[in-house]
Amino acid sequence: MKAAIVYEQGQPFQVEDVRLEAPRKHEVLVRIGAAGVCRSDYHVLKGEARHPVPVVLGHEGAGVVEEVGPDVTMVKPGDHVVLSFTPNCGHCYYCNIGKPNLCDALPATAGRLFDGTTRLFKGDTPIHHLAKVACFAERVVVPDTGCIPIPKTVPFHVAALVGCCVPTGIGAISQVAQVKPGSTVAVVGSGGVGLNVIQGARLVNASKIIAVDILDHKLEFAYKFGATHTVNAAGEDAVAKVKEITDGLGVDYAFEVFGSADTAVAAFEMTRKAGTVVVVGLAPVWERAAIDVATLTRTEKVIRGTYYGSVRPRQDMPKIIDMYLKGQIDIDNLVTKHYKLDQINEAFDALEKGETAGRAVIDF
Ligand code: COD
Ligand code: ZN
Repeated sequence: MKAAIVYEQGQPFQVEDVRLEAPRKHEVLVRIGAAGVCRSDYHVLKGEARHPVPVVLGHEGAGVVEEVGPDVTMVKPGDHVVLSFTPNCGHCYYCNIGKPNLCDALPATAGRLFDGTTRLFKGDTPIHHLAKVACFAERVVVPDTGCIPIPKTVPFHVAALVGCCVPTGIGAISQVAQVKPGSTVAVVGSGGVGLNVIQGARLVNASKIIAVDILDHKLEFAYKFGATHTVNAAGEDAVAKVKEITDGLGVDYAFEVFGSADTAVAAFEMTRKAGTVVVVGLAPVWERAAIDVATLTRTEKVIRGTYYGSVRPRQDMPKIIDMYLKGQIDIDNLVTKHYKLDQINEAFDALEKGETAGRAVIDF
């Protein structure tokens, strides 16, 4: 089968034939229908997040179950599934306290499946699986806890986005910040994930939803998902502008959804006293944010991180699919560009240049 391999961070993808071994105990083989092009893959591609190579990236995907390994009871061949990039072990401390997205077995087996080995090979060389998903490939073998069954009526390009950007954004609003109706919200970074923070804020009836970005066409697009105000951080002082829009106060909640120390500091500074800052983005591993600690004390602001919108994929993804089917959230219009697997370098060039408003997907 074909897969897009990264042999060296900083180098482009190579689309090549690879060998995929059969699923083992508690593993599932899924034929991919669509995969989203997310900035987190870009971080790994460019070396901003460290990862062993060679690796097949892709962590936002959906497809059809083709084969199940021994002891799989959660899904069967023919089921349509969304893939979770935090399939959990079910036994560790974090699984037991209801935080499957923080499962300790994930970092312990990074780039491999739970038994510490890979199912992907080029000749005899093992190839790593990003986030136990590796869906920039025609087929994947994933842990059964990473397969969430969905109705067959949901198109794959929509289902794929339920694998990352939609729950990450909606979860940041509803699980993490628990934004109250009438609140003011700023979203720093209005890309695939940020737009879902914006539509999550609309869903809970936030009063002012301020989209911040450095590209006008992304800001224009953000209005379609519920932004009430926009600020171009390249052309104006974003913190001052957000304060002006909120009558000098600052917002009740600010979300950092780009992934850098500077945008995290900006989110902190545009938040009102006793407000909440939620950091969604993963900054390059070498960055440190210069937060004014005395101000943190004096202003009683809360800074929270969240990984995957703090969702519990098996409980929350079916609810998100349900919200989509009821028309409460818009996923169709998030997908603005379609590529084939052999155009994957083009897709990531477009992400780098900021050409795509919304989300690009790779169709299989
Ligand atoms: N100020 C404001 N906006 C900016 C700035 C800036 N200084 N610089 C760039 N932006 C804008 C870009 O123009 C773009 O519109 C937006 O920020 C980013 O959007 P995308 O579409 O490029 O990126 P996303 O939405 O796909 O991903 C953003 C994340 C921050 C979510 C991602 O990079 C990340 O770090 N994810 C980690 C969170 C997670 O749980 N990941 C798991 C994956 S394994
Ligand atoms: Zn992602």
